[in-house]
Amino acid sequence: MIVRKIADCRRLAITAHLRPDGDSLSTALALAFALEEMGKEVIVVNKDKTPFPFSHFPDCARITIGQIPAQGYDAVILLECADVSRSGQEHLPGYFKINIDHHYSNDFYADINWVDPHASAVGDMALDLCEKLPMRITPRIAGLLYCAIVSDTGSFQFSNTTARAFEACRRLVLAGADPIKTSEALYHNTCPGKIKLLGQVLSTLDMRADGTIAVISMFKRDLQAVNLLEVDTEDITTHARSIKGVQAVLFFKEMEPEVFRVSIRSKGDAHAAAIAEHFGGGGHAHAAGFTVYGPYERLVREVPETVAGLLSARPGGPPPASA
Ligand SMILES: [Mn+2]
Repeated sequence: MIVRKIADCRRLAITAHLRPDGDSLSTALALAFALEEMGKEVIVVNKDKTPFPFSHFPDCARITIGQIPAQGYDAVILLECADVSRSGQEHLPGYFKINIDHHYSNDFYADINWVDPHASAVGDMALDLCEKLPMRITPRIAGLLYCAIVSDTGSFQFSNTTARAFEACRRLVLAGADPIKTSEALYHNTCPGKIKLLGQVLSTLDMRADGTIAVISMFKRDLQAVNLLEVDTEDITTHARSIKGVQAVLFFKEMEPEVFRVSIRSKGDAHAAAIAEHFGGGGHAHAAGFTVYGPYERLVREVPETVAGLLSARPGGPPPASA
């Protein structure tokens, strides 16, 4: 159905979700180049700007940040958007919409809905689509789709690392994707300041609750010292989470004096969102966050104690939302 619709379209717009990730960004670009191979006119428009390290990809220069015009396209492809609002696009009501997603929770809001929760990444689905379209999968398209899968599986470490993911990557490498180049683009792009910051933050590591909770902290002065205004800190948390026996990492980030954003990353049965909800925040099963107020010395003593209580109160299940 998608193949036929695409064949009938002359001009297409593609959009990813708000705060786009490597999967949706790389897949949006790959599909744009694929449809251009078929002689279509294609724009990629995202509401939010492209984050690091994808902002360094030369192909990302073709992404327009903003809104798809209210008219002028035969269809809009939405990638990994559970509903229209997830795209941040405001002019879509009149458009024919194609919804492509690999997450379970999807509202099936479009004219064509293709939702496959068994796909490792939306890039994996896009490869299947490209193989059905009358076009050649160029090395550039293959490289982008490979990047989508590597990025979404966390370099083949997350639970979506399936035989199907490897099978798709095999086809992509055969079509010209370069795994070394992809790793370099994704992971070897750090600036020296970030590595200094990593050292500073990790040196604050404090193990609590018999080694089940790791606490790390970052202060505004740490960012100033290395001349960084904003920085992606996900990989810093990953280091703390890699400690044997850790169930949850609490990452205290100073936003303002006596205001701390706490990111929780958990493993196994430790339910990050339930912990965050206790403090008025929210998130996902293994990644969540909340904000706390007060002097750092008190917060860093009390918050981990409360979290330890929540973890031990309901082992194997989420603790109550409030206590
Ligand atoms: Mn994805």
